[in-house]
Amino acid sequence: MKKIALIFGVTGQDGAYLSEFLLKKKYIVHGVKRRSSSINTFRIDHIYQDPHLKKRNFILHYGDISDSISVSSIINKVLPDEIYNLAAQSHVGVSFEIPEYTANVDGIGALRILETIRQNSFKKKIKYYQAGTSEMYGGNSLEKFQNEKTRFYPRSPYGAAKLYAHWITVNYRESYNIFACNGILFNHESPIRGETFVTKKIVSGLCKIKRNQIKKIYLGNLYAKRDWGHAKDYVEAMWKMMQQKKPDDYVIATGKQYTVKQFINLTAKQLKIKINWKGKGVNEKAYSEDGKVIIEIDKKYFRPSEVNSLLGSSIKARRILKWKPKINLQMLIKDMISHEKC
Ligand code: NAP
Ligand code: G4F
Repeated sequence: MKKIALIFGVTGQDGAYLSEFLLKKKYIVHGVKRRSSSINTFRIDHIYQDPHLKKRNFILHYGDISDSISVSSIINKVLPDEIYNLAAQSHVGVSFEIPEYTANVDGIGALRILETIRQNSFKKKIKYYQAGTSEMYGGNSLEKFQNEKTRFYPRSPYGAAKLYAHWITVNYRESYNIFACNGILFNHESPIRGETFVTKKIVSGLCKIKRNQIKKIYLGNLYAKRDWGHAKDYVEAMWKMMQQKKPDDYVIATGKQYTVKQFINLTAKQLKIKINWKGKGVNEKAYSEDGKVIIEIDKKYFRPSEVNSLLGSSIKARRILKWKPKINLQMLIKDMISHEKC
């Protein structure tokens, strides 16, 4: 019998990579997509299958994680072996603009799924994966590396909502013996990263500058430090968590840290764009060889509270899951650039 997976958030970066990964493992993959006025399936169009085909292994359903009725009716219909909850308003900056919506989707959304799993437990034992985040740490911990034991201190409505989802996942595991795992994933990027996240903004912006399509890009805090991996590696870790005998929580990270400015310099180097930095604070600017400003600071990209430094220790995942990242930052940037055909 083929295993059945249900992915909430199938149209996102991780949803697309996870679908490909599970299809290669011979799963039947069901995905939940939201209705939107413009088409939002560009990341999974290459694996889409005509609904009239008799034997399909990739099936999409309309649904929304803020709507209990759709969540429970899809789970009841599909009765999957594994549910991956990747659905979220995933932009930290935007979560300050729409905090209540973010709490509803990113926090209570997890509860809606877990409660349906609980109600179905006499019919089928469904496993649950919660897409947790390093944002829950808030970046001010005293330890250099954050691990599963590090204190949480979220610094955004997004981080706070995800922390609720984390603890309700632990609670349903302990209260109802549900196989539920929290992945605490550090930043992971790819060619199909959303356009407004900083890595994609930098890579696609510098490519457009190189092609003379735009003159400059505007960014916020250049000195935030992140532990950036590749989404392809990280979806494998999600699956590995779900194949263990016991459910548990795992940090997934590379253990290497760079500032936003270092990411820019590395990308520019690969693109053979020479950059000179001048000025300080909000007046810091990057100049091209011919003296033109190509990067400027716009205060609108500063957040009311910033997560200054994230660096993960994935020792537990390396030991128990036998997981380690295969793609380093240089390879990630190369992959992102090649997608831009630059
Ligand atoms: P993403 O590209 O923003 O994808 C989010 C997905 O959630 C999209 O499919 C989106 O649908 C869907 N979604 C949003 N609101 C929804 C709702 N109300 N109902 C149903 N679906 C909804 O995010 P990602 O980078 O793939 O990340 C996947 C998950 O991991 C997220 O939960 C994110 O918070 C978490 N995470 C990400 C990272 C990272 O660095 N990427 C790190 C740690 C944790 P549309 O396509 O229609 O918008
Ligand atoms: O790319 P970012 O928006 O990612 P952020 O805030 O770290 O969140 C991402 O990773 C989390 C895991 O730690 C996920 F949970 C979350 O869903 C998301 O995927 O920003 C990275 C850093 C921040 O410090 C931000 O202030 O870059 C800084 N930054 C500087 N200029 C910018 C910009 N961020 C964005 N989005 N846009 C800018 O222009």
